[in-house]
Parts: sequence; structure tokens; C-alpha cells
Amino acid sequence: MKFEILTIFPEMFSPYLREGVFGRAVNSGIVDIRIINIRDFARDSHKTTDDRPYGGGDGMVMKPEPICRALDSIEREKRSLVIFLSPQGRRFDQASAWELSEWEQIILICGRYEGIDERIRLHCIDREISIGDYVLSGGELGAMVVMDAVSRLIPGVLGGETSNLYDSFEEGLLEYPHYTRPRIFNGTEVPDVLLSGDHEKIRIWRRTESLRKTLEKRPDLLKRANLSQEDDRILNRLKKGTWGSDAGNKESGSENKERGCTVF
Ligand code: 9D3
Repeated sequence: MKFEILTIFPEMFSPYLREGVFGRAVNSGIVDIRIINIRDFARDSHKTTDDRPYGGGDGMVMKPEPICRALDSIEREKRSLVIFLSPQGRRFDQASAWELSEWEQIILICGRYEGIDERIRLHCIDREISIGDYVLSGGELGAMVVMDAVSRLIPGVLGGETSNLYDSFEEGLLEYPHYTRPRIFNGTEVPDVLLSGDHEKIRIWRRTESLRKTLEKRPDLLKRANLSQEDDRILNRLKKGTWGSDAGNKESGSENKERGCTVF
């Protein structure tokens, strides 16, 4: 899979490209990334990429020609998509990430200032994507978010961690709580069931806690979630309140929910 990124701030990508699973995927060649500096395609002596808006007003607009020339410099694959990161785009989610992972080549255009000249949008862009309803100062962080979410779905990128693809979020649920050593931390014990060695009991406990968290924090997700008959039974019991939030755990009560972590 190839990502091509058009930006006037190429340095913003360097630390991200080096680190973590993404850095390894880049090094191993599973994911191929090219950062293209739009400024290199400006032709005047000042390498100008922005200009004042026609009609007046505050702020600057990205000039169309450097972006257009940068796009023309890319060798296009057959299944290639040009995306503009923009607050006006469709909101990015996990389903969009799966859809994008099917493409051979994704070209991400990062805007700065007030935006790009409308004619780039009209003539060169297949799709606009927003990463959420808040104001960023440019598209670069959006491009990294999209690359991260998409590339971890490509076979081989996660190495042996492919189980991550099938985690509960993929089914539209929040994850169950995780515990590791020590068994007692800040006076709170790991739930007994996790030490029981009873895999069926552990599976049901995890599913219950996953459904409980979703019901409490993101009930909107339940409408679209992939639920089994067992899930429906568990949910009905949770809604009736017949399962306390300390099920299987003597120490951690619901009063812990909003409490911060004590720092020693
Ligand atoms: C101050 C200008 N804004 C009026 C409210 C319009 C505006 C223009 C350009 C707001 C943000 C930006 C820069 N943002 C992005 O390039 C961007 C973005 C975002 O701001 N929110 C969520 N997703 C994205 S993807 C790219």
C-alpha cells in the first residue's frame, strides 16, 4: 500500500514515520510512504504557496498551481484515491478505515491557512475527510490519523498482533478492563475470575464488562453493534441492574469510576 502526502510541513511526519508499528511497516516495505513538499513545486523565487483571497478578508489561501504540479508529479496506480483533509469532509471512522485499506495508493493533501483554492477541490479531489468536529490548524495531524488507522488493517503491518483486528472495537463495542501484575495495586485487587484459570468464565466476564462499559459510556454504539443472543441476555441483565459493577471483584467498586490514579 502506498501513501503520498502533500504538505508544506514535511518535517511534521518524521517522528511518526520512525516510531512504533507504523515505523516498522515502513521499514519492512509493507507500507510505502512519500512525503511531498508542496513548496518544491512553487516556481517563484520566494517559493510562494499561498496568496490573499479574492474578494478580500482575513487569512490566506493555498495557491492552486503548486498543489496541482505536486499531484502531477506522482506516478498514479490503477486504484488510486486523492483525499483532501478538511473540516468540511465526511467524518472518519473505523468503517472508512476498512474501506480505504482496499486501495492501492492513497494521496493525502494537507491544507494550511484558511484552505485551498476551490478549483483544486473541484478538479483534483476524489474525497474530503474530517477527523472530528474540532478546529485544527492544518491537515497534517489528520493525515497521520488516517494513515495510522488504515495501515494497521493491512496484513503484515501488525505482525503477530493480528488479533487486534478482531478486538471488541471492531464489533462496535468498547474493550473490557485489562489487568497485569502486580495482583494488588493501590489496594485494589485484580478480579478473582481472571486468576481462576476458567476460560469460559473469563470469556463471559470480559464480554459482560465490555457490554457494561459500552452501555455506560457509549450507548450510541450499541445500536450498530454486532450482538449475539448471549450479548442480548447479558445486556438485559445489565439494564435491569442485576449485575453489580463489582461482579467478580470484591475490591473495585463503582465509586472508582471517576477517580484519578494516585501517584506515589
Ligand atoms: C479559522 C478558519 N476556520 C473557520 C472556523 C475554517 C478552518 C480552516 C482550516 C478550520 C480549520 C482548518 C484547518 N483544519 C484542517 O485542515 C483539518 C481538520 C480540522 O480542522 N478538523 C477536523 N479534521 C480536519 S482534517 C483537516
